[in-house]
Amino acid sequence: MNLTTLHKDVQRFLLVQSALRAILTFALTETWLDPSVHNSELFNPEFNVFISDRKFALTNMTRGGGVVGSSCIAEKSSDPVVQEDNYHPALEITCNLIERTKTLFAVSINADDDVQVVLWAEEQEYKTRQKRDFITLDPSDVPKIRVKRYEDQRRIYKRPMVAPVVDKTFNDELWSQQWYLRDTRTRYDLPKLDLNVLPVYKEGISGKGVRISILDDGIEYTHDDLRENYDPDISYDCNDDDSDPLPRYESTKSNSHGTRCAGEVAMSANNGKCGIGIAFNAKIGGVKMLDGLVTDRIEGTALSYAQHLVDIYSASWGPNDDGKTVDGPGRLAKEAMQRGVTHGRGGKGTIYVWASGNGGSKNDNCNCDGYLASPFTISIGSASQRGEFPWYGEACASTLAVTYSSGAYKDQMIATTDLNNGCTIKHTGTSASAPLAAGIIALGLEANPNLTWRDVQHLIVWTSELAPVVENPGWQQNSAGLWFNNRFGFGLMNSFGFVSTAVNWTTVPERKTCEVVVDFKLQNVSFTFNMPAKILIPTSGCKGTHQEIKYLEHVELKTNINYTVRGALQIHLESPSGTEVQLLATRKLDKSDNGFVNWTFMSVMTWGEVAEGIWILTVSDTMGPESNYGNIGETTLILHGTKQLPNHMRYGPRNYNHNYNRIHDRVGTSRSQFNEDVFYNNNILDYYNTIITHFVNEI
Ligand SMILES: [Ca+2]
Ligand SMILES: [Ca+2]
Ligand SMILES: [Ca+2]
Ligand SMILES: [Ca+2]
Repeated sequence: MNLTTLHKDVQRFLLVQSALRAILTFALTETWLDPSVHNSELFNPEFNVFISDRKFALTNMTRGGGVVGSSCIAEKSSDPVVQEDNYHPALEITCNLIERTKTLFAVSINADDDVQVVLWAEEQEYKTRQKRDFITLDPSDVPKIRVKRYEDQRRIYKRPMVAPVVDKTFNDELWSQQWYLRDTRTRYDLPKLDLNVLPVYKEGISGKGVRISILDDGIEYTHDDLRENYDPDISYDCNDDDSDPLPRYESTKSNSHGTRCAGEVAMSANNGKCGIGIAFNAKIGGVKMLDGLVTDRIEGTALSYAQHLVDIYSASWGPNDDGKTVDGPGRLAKEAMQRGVTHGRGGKGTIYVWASGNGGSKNDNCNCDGYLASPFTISIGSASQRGEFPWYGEACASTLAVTYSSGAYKDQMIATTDLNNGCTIKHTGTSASAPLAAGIIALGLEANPNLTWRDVQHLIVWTSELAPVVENPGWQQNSAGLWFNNRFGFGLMNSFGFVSTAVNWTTVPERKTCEVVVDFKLQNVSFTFNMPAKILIPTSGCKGTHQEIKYLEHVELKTNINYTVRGALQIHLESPSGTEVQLLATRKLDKSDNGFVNWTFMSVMTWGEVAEGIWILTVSDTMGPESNYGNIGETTLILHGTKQLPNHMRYGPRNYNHNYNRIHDRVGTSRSQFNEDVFYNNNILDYYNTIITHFVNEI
């Protein structure tokens, strides 16, 4: 069978489920190989074909019917992502297309006897994937010299100082710099900053038995502070196709990112070297995949490498945060994650933690990042040590929570391991936040190994704290009583809250998915500048079917939108209970007229709300230019959640502790509310002690 005839329809993607005997031929046509890519430097001479049966031999590659070479290699795939289910047993053929021409290529595959099926084939494009640190300083953050214009020196208010506490919990050289793990305040007018992890260590929990894989540019596992916790079984080098993920050393240290992320999670404690990882007894591994051109195959391999061993994958990278990219995982990456949550951790589901992006100064919006929009990833943003949203941060409806990271110029950054057996206190960006979240989750998995991937998300929603970041704009309370903010998700992660709640956790009920195809009949799908489209989407939440949903988790909106200037678009989705969630904000730099093609937006903000009722989708443009116009095409609302009420919600809405890591005595605001003596005597350990007592009483 010659599949050349299919090329018009299939274009760059081919899905063929035909059975045939003896000789299988399919063609890569010039429409399939994008000529612009084809002729550019980025032309990728590699594509993948997956065959459902191992019994075949690849004989030759033909061009226009004539043999031009035999450079295709057929082998049983080593990628776990292609080894299961319908791809099992899978064979991967990598063909090197030697000639860069626009002429038709054909690959002939000689099957020896049995039925062969080509399941799919796809040209592997190179993707731009950016590490989420190495932030250039925002111009507004460049320090300027400003002289205080006090008239009278005596008027200067002296803030209460605290003698620096000599904390000998750990002897590591950077321990005193790990402000996000312990209370290093020297002034009470600063909030207590830590991620509340010391009480977890006191319970003897430090990540033992949990394996975390850092998907990045390698890992310096020979480092004195990583060696002990390094796990070669979960480590791999996708860039060089070998089992050694040691980074490539360059004078610019551009490959230190993975080593920095790994150290935050699992630096050894009490060895005098660098600092302590937040889960300092967890096992850490690394898949090197960012040091070179990235393809879907590489991402798919990384996201499923040693899937039977890995508990948590942490990724601090993604599509360009340039304010104009709309990109997400390809087929293999998606499939790797789907399999991870289905089969990983013995069926309880692999945990994927993802950095929410550093495009804030470019007005980027993480709703346009498909890795974050995946329900399978836990999207983690950043808060600065002042409890503020950092200038590099991106807002979106898929953000689940934040942890600390760098902020404005003078704010402290994150301490971790660096290349050449070094240490740094300058790890930055959402890159630094995601691994801290991965570490906290590791602590929770040690405390309760039975947590599923959804339990982990429910726990984050239920225990992340509003109070330390409450002074930022944008907080809303949804009808399930949960506070959310598209810059902070459900708040700042609280390690002790997370772990102590995990201990007695009841697994959440079965996940249901209810798809609602939007009926555009009698609805106006066209819209222009200042004339929004408002679409009503009524649903029963699949009532009476096997997929009935009462209580929401993730809400996805898969849509097609044509518009003259994509960056001018805003999308809002109002839930049946009246919670309005922004699914897309304007992006000034995105001038594309491509619109959104089968793009899936995702929101966690209506978590716990009821599914049934009328959802209202509003697509608008208030930015212009006035000549803008467009329309909404095929759209599906995909609701995920449970029919039964999750156990932890049985006792009513969540109680928030509004004193958690409270900002004491903020200058000019609350100072007068405190009697200083009482303040000194009683507030030092304040909530920290209360919660310990609470925990001890509970168990
Ligand atoms: Ca290597
Ligand atoms: Ca150490
Ligand atoms: Ca982004
Ligand atoms: Ca996500």
